[in-house]
Amino acid sequence: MAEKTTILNLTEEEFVHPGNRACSGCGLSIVYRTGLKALGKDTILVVPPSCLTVLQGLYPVASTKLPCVNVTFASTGAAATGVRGAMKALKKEGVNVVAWAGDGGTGDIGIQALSGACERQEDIIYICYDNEAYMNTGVQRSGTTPKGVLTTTTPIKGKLQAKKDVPSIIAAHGIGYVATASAAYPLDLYDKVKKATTIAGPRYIHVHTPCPPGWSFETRYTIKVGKLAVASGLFDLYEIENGKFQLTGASERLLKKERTPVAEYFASQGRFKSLSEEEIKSVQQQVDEKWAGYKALAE
Ligand SMILES: Cc1ncc(C[n+]2csc(CCOP(=O)(O)OP(=O)(O)O)c2C)c(N)n1
Ligand code: SF4
Ligand SMILES: [Mg+2]
Repeated sequence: MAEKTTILNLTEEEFVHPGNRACSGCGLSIVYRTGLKALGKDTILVVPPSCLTVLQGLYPVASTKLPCVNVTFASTGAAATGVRGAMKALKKEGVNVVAWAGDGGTGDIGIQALSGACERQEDIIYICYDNEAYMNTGVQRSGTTPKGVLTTTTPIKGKLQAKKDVPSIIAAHGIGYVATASAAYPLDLYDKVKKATTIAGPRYIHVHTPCPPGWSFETRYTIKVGKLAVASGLFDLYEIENGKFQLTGASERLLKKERTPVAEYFASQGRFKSLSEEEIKSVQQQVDEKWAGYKALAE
């Protein structure tokens, strides 16, 4: 990766007005503000229903300074394709066409249109903020909700199935750039979005995004919880550029450090409280095996 951005040279330009309708401590607020800084003014956003549409607000009190098309859930990838087509017809070059959706809107309801856009090699950036449930409608489980998580549709034993690995599914389309990032590491996110703007074709960035009310933790712990997900090796920061996988930032450093036990991450949030010791042990074992694989790859 090129020179890394630091807080000292991060642009002061803002594309989100002060004050928006997200909950206090919302990880998406950080992700959105940072991502827009990296994208810059020549950007058109395509956004399906989600907490992001609430954060953006309704005209005339919208919080974003950029043009945004609000579209139906299932059409995001197709609508972004259409916006790119319109730019081409108008001979407008250098515009970032950016689809920005939640995990439900991306990995479940919008996956066919996204898959189609990737397969056709459309010139769009797609950012998925993964708060691991349908938060806007009151915390229903989604495909990316981890196993064992309590939601309003999995209220007793938690979700029974494993988290869907959406970035791997998108990478399987053979697109030029896939990356993961976290709200807890905004500068890493900034650099990845910035890099995406320099590449043509479909680009996909999947951002782990803590949500205090949905995950059940105090609003002041958003960054701490996000960092614990990375430090425990549960959510990994990486890039896949032209098919080449590489851990990045805090996850790359974790290859040479001891990982925090996953139990610590689970204890930081109320949504994991139905997990038994046995279940936690089993997750720890899976994470250990995954990391043994990463280490073998790095050697
Ligand atoms: C076709 C359709 N189904 C359901 C809804 C209701 N709805 C609005 S936002 C939302 C949740 C979206 O979840 P996600 O994409 O994960 O974004 P988040 O709310 O978590 O930010 C749902 C189900 C809708 N607007 N349209
Ligand atoms: S429910 Fe979660 S993702 Fe949605 S605005 Fe509130 S903190 Fe943000
Ligand atoms: Mg969600």
